[in-house]
Amino acid sequence: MSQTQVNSICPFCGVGCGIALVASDNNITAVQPLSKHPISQGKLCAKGWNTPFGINHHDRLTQPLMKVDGEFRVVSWKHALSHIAENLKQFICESGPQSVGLISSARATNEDNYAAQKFARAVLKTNNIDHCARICHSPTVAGLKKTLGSGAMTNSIDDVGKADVILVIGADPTENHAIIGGKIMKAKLRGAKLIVVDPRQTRLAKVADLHLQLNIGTNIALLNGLLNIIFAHGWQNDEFIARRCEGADALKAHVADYTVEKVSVITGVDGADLVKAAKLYSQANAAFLAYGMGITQFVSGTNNVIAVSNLALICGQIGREGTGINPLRGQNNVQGACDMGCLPNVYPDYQSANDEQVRSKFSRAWQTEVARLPGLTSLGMSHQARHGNFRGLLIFGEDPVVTDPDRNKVAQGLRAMDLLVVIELSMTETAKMADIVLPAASFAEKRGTFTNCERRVQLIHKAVSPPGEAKIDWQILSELAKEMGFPELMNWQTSEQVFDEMCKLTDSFSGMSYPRLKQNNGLQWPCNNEYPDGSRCLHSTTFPIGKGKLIPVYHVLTDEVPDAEYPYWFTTMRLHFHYGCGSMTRQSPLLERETPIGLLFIHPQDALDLGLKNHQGVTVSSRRGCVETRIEFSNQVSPGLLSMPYHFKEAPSNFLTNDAMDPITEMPELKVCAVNIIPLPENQPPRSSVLSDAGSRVSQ
Ligand SMILES: Nc1nc2c(c(=O)[nH]1)N[C@H]1C(S)=C(S)[C@@H](COP(=O)(O)OP(=O)(O)OC[C@H]3O[C@@H](n4cnc5c(=O)[nH]c(N)nc54)[C@H](O)[C@@H]3O)O[C@H]1N2
Ligand SMILES: Nc1nc2c(c(=O)[nH]1)N[C@H]1C(S)=C(S)[C@@H](COP(=O)(O)OP(=O)(O)OC[C@H]3O[C@@H](n4cnc5c(=O)[nH]c(N)nc54)[C@H](O)[C@@H]3O)O[C@H]1N2
Ligand code: SF4
Ligand SMILES: [Mo]
Repeated sequence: MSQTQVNSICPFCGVGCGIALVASDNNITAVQPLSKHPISQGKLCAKGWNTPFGINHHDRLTQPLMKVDGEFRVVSWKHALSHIAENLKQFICESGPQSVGLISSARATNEDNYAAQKFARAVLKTNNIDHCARICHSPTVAGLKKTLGSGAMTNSIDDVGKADVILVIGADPTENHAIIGGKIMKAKLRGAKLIVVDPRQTRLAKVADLHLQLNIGTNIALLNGLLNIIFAHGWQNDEFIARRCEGADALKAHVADYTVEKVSVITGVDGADLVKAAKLYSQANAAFLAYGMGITQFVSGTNNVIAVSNLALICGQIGREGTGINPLRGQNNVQGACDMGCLPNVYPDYQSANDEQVRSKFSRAWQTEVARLPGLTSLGMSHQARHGNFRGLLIFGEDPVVTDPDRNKVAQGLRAMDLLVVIELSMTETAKMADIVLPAASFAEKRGTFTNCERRVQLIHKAVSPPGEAKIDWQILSELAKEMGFPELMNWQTSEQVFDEMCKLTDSFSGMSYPRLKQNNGLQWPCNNEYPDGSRCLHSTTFPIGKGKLIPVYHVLTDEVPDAEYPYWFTTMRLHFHYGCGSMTRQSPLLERETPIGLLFIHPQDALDLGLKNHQGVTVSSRRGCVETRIEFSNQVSPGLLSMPYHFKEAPSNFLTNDAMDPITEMPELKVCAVNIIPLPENQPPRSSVLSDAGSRVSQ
């Protein structure tokens, strides 16, 4: 049996570790870490090692399926694509291009995502294109665009090792960006000071020099408080402020109101610890600031990001090695899906969709009219569907029924559509609700590029052929474009041709090509005439908007707070061993045995007060829905706070979560709502919420 080996990139998180895929007999038989990879240097986390299970399983979709009388039947590609095309054309003709849209995948390649936004804008003539960044780092893209002019991680992962202070706010990197988490641990052992700001006692928090265990949803109060302390002690970087920033006086006056005493009451953090943190961060030679979902997933998400940016700018902790504002982008290619323009308001490389010049540039290059009206976000499309104004949606590589907030509302929106097409690796909960399901090739079955969280564009290579009739996402869209009457528009033969087209239409990628990516182990954008070898560190002399903007922001309450009916704070988070909706990691018996299905973490004191035994079943309810699950005693949460991972379709925490939104980005408040818990009889197992194939909830 012949064995082959190709280099690729781990398909899970945004760290972008290097892997070799070993294949024989058209099966991935092993994964090997790459010792020369610039980031992972021979290391992988448990998910990376388990990659083959995620794609080699019996539940892979292999043929197009169409629902007839509530049951899926196998159909030919020709039949499926012409059915989709006919329907989309009819909706556009009857209800306009605003009635159709596309949700692309931060798990798929840049080439797939470039094709997706081109399909939306040039074929469907709509800007209704979005993806999971909406509910992930959209506040980062919007917030940092305002303050710096660019919404990406400013520095490189390696800079963790060059910092003398590391400040982690609302992120849990040992679980979620494990190789970065390891680098933080290593830096700490070397002597760097570590500050963690998190309402839960995460693994990093346990070893940190300072853990500011703030009350959930009080980031702005805390950050403004730190700024007040910094100004009061004269710890700000006056030289940097004078040279590089605008608005310092107004910010100083604004934060004067956030006294240590007041901030201590709002956040529950000891005043002396606030002063220690302010001193450590501001006085560091190089302070690396990383943040995650504990900043973005709030109705105040964009303002939270602005507060983070204010802190870094005032202290001059940006534009040098070992410093920076570093949003830990989540999915393996979420940076890329944003860069490729899979957002309603921007074309590739963040060229504004509202700008007539940008539209004519793309219209000329693509030789067709492009969308004119502003587009809807993913939750906007679902909202319009519930109101009868949205008819046809294509989703590839997302499982919103499990991962979007307020599951009942999401399902209502999807049911209200006339046509739902899901392009997937396996029959997810969302796919079960679709009219048509198309089988997609996984990362191991195609060539292309992923962009990791440090803006590094890296090549992946084909190790095996797609199972059955499965096809690459960009090829599916290209064939659908032909069916829709655009035979030449997306008529690429290779993924390299897609990449080259994209590079020609952007500045940040204009110096990239597949051969150059291969030679360099990937390149970090911007990579153009000015920076032919890419950019490790952004903003070293100036910001894209000139001076950095300091913008005063106010502490606000979260949309829901506990009351007599729903007396507990409820938050959702991730577990190291599972990923997103679980459709890939839960195929691994090794990962699956690590954690029981569905868990609600509760402080032992709360459990005692309720008379609950460890692992007893409970019903958790919020104003929007309820789920049954098991409790697990944990000191990670404080009394009054419950936390739950969102990976388990049997106990989907998103039945409970709140879709109240950040007004700037429509980011829902996934990190907090109010719930109640009622014990199930001691020996009664929780009921599962898995959908039947017809898409309705069944108890098992
Ligand atoms: N194992 C695993 N890894 C993953 C993923 C996965 O599903 N599984 N998903 C990937 C994706 S898509 C993403 S976006 C990243 C996300 O990675 P993270 O940003 O680390 O994600 P979370 O665990 O959701 O939340 C981070 C932290 O925010 C804290 N938090 C909650 N409320 C607040 C608050 O008010 N203030 C502060 N300061 N903190 C708060 C939580 O307690 C939690 O520790 O992970 C990526 N990596
Ligand atoms: N309660 C709660 N909910 C959350 C969050 C939270 O913190 N709390 N976090 C949110 C965040 S940050 C995110 S990013 C979202 C993630 O939400 P999703 O994007 O829905 O989650 P994933 O599990 O990554 O789903 C990706 C799907 O893509 C498929 N896939 C993988 N590769 C390919 C490919 O090449 N082509 C195609 N067509 N399909 C592919 C996989 O099979 C999988 O089913 O969840 C959000 N939901
Ligand atoms: S840290 Fe992320 S990219 Fe690296 S192996 Fe783990 S999941 Fe994959
Ligand atoms: Mo994410």
